[in-house]
Amino acid sequence: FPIVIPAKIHNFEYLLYYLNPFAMNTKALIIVDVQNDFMPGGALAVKEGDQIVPIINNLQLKFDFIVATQDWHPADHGSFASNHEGKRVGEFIDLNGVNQILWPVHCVQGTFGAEFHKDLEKHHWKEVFQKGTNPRVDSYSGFFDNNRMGDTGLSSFLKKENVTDVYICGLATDYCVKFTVLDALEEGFKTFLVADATKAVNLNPGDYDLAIDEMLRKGATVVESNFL
Ligand code: VGL
Ligand code: ZN
Repeated sequence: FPIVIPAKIHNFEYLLYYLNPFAMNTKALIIVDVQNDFMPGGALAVKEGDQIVPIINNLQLKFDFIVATQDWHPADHGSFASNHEGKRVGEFIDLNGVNQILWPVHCVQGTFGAEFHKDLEKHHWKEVFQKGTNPRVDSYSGFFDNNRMGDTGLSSFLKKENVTDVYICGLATDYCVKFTVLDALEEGFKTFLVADATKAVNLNPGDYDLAIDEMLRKGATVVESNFL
């Protein structure tokens, strides 16, 4: 039975479900951006990113309800340094009112880099939520664009299916995983980070720890996959 009432309840039906002591908590696993460009050798490589693939496959055996997100950019995406004359990877720009760090070209729609890792088990996924499709704004979270206007539909999908608890894993801990966790909390889900099933970009050393601290401070629970 939930003790904390979520910040945002979207519909009355979900509120009744959430407060019903007899309702089963439905758990969902959200797999964030386990794509080739985030693997060693990829365009935006995350160190040891491939090591979480077997861990996530094992984790999937423990869930009936699994969804995935996919970074899915058009070639003219505003987060790519090469689309801004004279700008380099790692520099910041103002992208339509949002402070944006510039990335190498990555996860372009239809390319190998945007595909999921070949060994990642995909057969039991209910749905894939693509993000970062609007060239004018980046989208780290699997729920909303960074300007909080675009909505992938993930939140309403989970609520429609009576999901109350979400377990989040994937890449990268300090970007897309973190922002997916923070939005899940804001959307009222009981939110777990499966820490050993994530890896960080670590542009600055210590970014992994900072991300974990922020998620904990904002109400997430950090767990290890062996204990689920
Ligand atoms: C990501 C940077 C840019 C991620 C996606 O999946 O963490 N990071 N696009
Ligand atoms: Zn991206």
